[in-house]
Amino acid sequence: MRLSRYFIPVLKENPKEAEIVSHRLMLRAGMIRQQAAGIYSWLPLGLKVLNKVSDIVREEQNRAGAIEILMPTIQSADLWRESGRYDDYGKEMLRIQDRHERDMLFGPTNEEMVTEIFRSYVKSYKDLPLNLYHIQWKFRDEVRPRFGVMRGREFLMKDAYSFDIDEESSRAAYYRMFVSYLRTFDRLGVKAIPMRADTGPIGGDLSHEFLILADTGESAVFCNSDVMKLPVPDESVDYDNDELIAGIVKDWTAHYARTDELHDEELWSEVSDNQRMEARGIEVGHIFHFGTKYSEPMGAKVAGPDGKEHVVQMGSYGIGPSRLVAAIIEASHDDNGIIWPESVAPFQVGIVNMKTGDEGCDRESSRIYDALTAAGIEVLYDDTDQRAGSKFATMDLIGVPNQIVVGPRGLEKGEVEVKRRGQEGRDNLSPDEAINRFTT
Ligand code: P5A
Repeated sequence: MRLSRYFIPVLKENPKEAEIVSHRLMLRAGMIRQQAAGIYSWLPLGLKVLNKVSDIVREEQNRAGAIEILMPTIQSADLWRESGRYDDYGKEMLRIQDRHERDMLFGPTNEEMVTEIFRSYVKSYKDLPLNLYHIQWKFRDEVRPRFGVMRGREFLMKDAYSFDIDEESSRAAYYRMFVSYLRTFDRLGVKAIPMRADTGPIGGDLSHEFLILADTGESAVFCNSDVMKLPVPDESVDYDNDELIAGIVKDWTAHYARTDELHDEELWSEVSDNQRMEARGIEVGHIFHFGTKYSEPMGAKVAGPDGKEHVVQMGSYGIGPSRLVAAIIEASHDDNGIIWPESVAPFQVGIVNMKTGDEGCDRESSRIYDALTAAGIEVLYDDTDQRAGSKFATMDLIGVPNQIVVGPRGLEKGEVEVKRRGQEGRDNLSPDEAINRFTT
C-alpha cells in the first residue's frame, strides 16, 4: 500500500479523552473513530488488525473441531423468554421494537439462539459432539463504557457453543476449548493466563477467564507465579485425544489462579510468599460449562444410545477480538507507539522514502515495494512528501514491525537501512539484500 493513496488519519496531539495507552495509541494511529459512547468505526489500519486477530481465532477454533456459522445481531425476545433470561438481563440489554411492535433485542450473547438452531435439527446422539461458533458484533449497554474498544458497548465476540450427550463428554469439550484458547493467545503474541472465575449472567458451575496481566486491567487477580512458566501446547496438539487434552488442562489448573470474585484467602495463604502474584488483568476470553441451563427450559434433547431422550449438556466459550486489539497494544508498546507482534501486524514491512522526489530514492523505494508486494508481503510504503522525521514517527506510531529506510546518502554507498520496531540497531544492506531478507 502506498501511504499517499491510503487512509491513516494520524493525530499529532494526544486525545484528551483517552485514559489508557492503548486507547490513546489507537486514536493517534487512526485505527478507530468514536461514533457514540462505546461505539466505534474501525478505520483501515484498525480493521486490518481486527481481521488478523479474528482470523487467528477462527483458525484455532476450526482446528479444535468447532464449526463456523453466522447468527444475526438482532434477536427475537421470545427466545429469551423461553430461557427466562429476558427479564434477568436488565438494562444491559438493548431492547428494540419492530414496526409490528414485536419485541426484539440486539444480541449481547447467543446461548438461546444457538440452542434454538440445535433443537430444530439435531435429534440423535450420533450427531454429537457438536460445537458451533460465530464471530459477530454484540451489544451490551454497559454502565461505564470506557477505555475505547477495551470496554465498548458494541464489540466483536467469537462465541462458541458445545453440545454433548453427557457430563463427561461435555467436560471434554470444555477442555478442548481451554487448550485452543492457550494456543490462540500464544499465536496472538500475548500471555493470557486462565483463572477460575465467576459465571455472572451466563451461569454454570465451571468457568475460566483468560487474562492478560496489565496495570490498566479492570480485574484484580491472584495467581501463583509458577503458572507463568508453563509451556503452551504447539499446533500438533491432538484434539481427538481426550486424555492428553485433559492432562494439559490439569497442569494449567494445578496452580492457584483466580479472579477476585472467587478469591479464597485460606487457599491463597498456602501459596509460598515468593510465588504469590497479586496483579491486575484484562479479560480477553471467558469459558463456561453450564450443563442444562438452556437446553432444559428450551427442550434441546437427543435420543441416546439407550433409546431414551437426553437433555444435552452445554458450554459456551467467548473471546473478544475487538478488546484484544487494545489488549495487545496495552501489552506491547513503547514511548513512540505500538509494537505489533508479527502475527497481527497490519503490515509486515514499512518503507520510508526519506526524500520523495529524489530520483534514486523514488526508484529504489518503488523497486523494493514492488518486489516485496509481488512476494505476497504486506508493505506500507511512505511515499508522501512529509519530512523524514515525521515519516519515522508515523511508522513507529503505527507499529510496523520491520522498516526499510531509503535515503540519498545511503544510496550513494549502495545501501538502505533495515531495522526492527522496538529494537536497537539497524543493518545496512544493499536494496537486493533487503528484499531477500523478507522474501527468502
Ligand atoms: C461466552 C460466549 C459470554 O458472553 N456467552 C457466549 C459467553 N462471555 S463474556 O465473558 O460475557 O464475554 C466473552 C468475551 O467478550 C469480550 N467482551 C467485551 N469486549 C469488549 N467490550 C465489552 N463490553 C465486552 N464484554 C465482553 C471479552 O473478551 C469476554 O471475555
